[in-house]
Amino acid sequence: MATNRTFTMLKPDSLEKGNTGAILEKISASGFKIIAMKQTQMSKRDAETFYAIHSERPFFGDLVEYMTRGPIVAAILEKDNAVEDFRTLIGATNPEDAADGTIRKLYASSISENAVHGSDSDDNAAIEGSFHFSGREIF
Ligand code: 3AN
Repeated sequence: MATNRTFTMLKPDSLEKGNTGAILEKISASGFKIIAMKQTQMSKRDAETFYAIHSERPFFGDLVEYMTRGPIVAAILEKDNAVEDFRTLIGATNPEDAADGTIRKLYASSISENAVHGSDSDDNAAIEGSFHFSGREIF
């Protein structure tokens, strides 16, 4: 059964372009409750750990460089069917393939700089949320 939490990051390009407020507004307006949130910057080691599943992919070095080049906003979101509904809200990994009105269609510039992260399973939502937040930062 699906749990009601997912994890997101507004990636460095979103903050660089000043899109933080607009993206958070869209997330809230879509029915997600923010139960934890912080602005932070990932270290190289953080990004290598977070994206370890992609370590053999050709874009891994660029991905780590991108995700560490500036601050991000990390958040845990709550809603019924959170993981699937949030993936729908953000759209396809490649913004060229993302549906109209999705966050990536609106705010992402390319497949490698695609504005937001959304967990792809309930298990990963829990792992990724715990990576960034302790229990006392979740409300
Ligand atoms: P998603 O973020 O849609 O779950 P993943 O998990 O496959 O996509 O990829 C994680 C991140 O790695 C993406 N958000 C993107 O920044 C980068 N990435 C994925 N696929 C590519 C690719 N083919 N070329 C460059 N970067 C990629």
